[in-house]
Amino acid sequence: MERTFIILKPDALENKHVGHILTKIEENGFRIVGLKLVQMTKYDAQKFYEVHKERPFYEDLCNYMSSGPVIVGVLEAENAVQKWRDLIGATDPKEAKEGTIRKLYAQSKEANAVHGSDSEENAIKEIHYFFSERELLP
Ligand code: 3AN
Repeated sequence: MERTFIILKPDALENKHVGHILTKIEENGFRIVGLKLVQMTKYDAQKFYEVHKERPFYEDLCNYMSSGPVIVGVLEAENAVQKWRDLIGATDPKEAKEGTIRKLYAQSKEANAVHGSDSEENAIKEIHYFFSERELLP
């Protein structure tokens, strides 16, 4: 079994899409092993997105991710990393396939409803950034 790290971004909470997104998670057979509401500071966002610090959207992205509460979570499934990325769809909702979470709920490339780790290695790092072992189901 593999784990991946997810974020329901500020737009998902603002637009009341949390229930819909959690339903998608359950319908697609993921086990939720961690879930909590967090208000990131700008510093938290800068650290989390450090790999993107040279990209032109980095500053806006960090401001955006600390602009309101988010829900961070850990999902478990076979091939959880790829399975979640398939379910969320492309970064740009205009390019996301029908039925994907971003096609259904994202507003733009920045306010794109959800995050998902892009590799198992990054998933482990991202999980540890937000969760201690005692906050996760065994
Ligand atoms: P993904 O979340 O699909 O893996 P990444 O890792 O390329 O996308 O980018 C991380 C985050 O940065 C995205 N979730 C999105 O919110 C934001 N982002 C990526 N590209 C752009 C862009 N061109 N303009 C604004 N925000 C972007």
